[in-house]
Amino acid sequence: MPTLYHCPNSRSSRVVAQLMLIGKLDAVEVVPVSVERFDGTGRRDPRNPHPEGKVPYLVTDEGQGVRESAAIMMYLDELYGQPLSPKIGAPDRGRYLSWMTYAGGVLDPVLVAAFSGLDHPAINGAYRGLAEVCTALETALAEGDFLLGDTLCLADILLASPFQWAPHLMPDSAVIKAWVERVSAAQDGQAIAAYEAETTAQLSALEDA
Ligand SMILES: N[C@@H](CCC(=O)N[C@@H](CS)C(=O)NCC(=O)O)C(=O)O
Repeated sequence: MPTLYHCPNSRSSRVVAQLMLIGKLDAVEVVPVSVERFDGTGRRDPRNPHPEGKVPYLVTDEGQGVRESAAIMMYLDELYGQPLSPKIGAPDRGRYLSWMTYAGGVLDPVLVAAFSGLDHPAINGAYRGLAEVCTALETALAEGDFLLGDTLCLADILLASPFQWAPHLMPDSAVIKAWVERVSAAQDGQAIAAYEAETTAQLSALEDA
């Protein structure tokens, strides 16, 4: 059974959301760990084997460590028969891969720069900015309700997640807001919230022990 190192209400929550959506949360051992938050709360958890103490982190049945949200989500999707992605060779596969790598390669750095108030030509040169992110998302969403058209895919779960947790990062775009709402509606928000609350309690109990 693969092991997922998870901290509630963090980037690993989207992996939990994925597993819940495909009914495979029980097929993965979830180990709750704490992480050091940038505001100084939390702490690096010695139980987390991620080389830098980050989440999500996955250890496969073969004992290999997988880091980066997109890689972990694609790995699990493939392990369980690709319920949330176009198969290899399918027409939308290239667009799907673009979005999955855009999440960590562009969206995340642009959002971190924006909320940190960083404005530097090197950042703009490497990643562009929020305006370009909005245009990219709006252009895709002009074609359908989700990034690949009419059906929710893994890329929707990954790319909508920062806007779900941090509504202050939500761009002023009705199209993007409506998409994030559709992605949230496709998930069982109550079940996710209950799971996160239970995991937070488990973690506190472990830390008090
Ligand atoms: N690009 C990584 C980022 C992982 C990441 O930074 N996770 C945060 C939680 S939201 C973390 O573990 N922070 C703790 C730390 O940086 O020590 C991914 O998406 O997997």
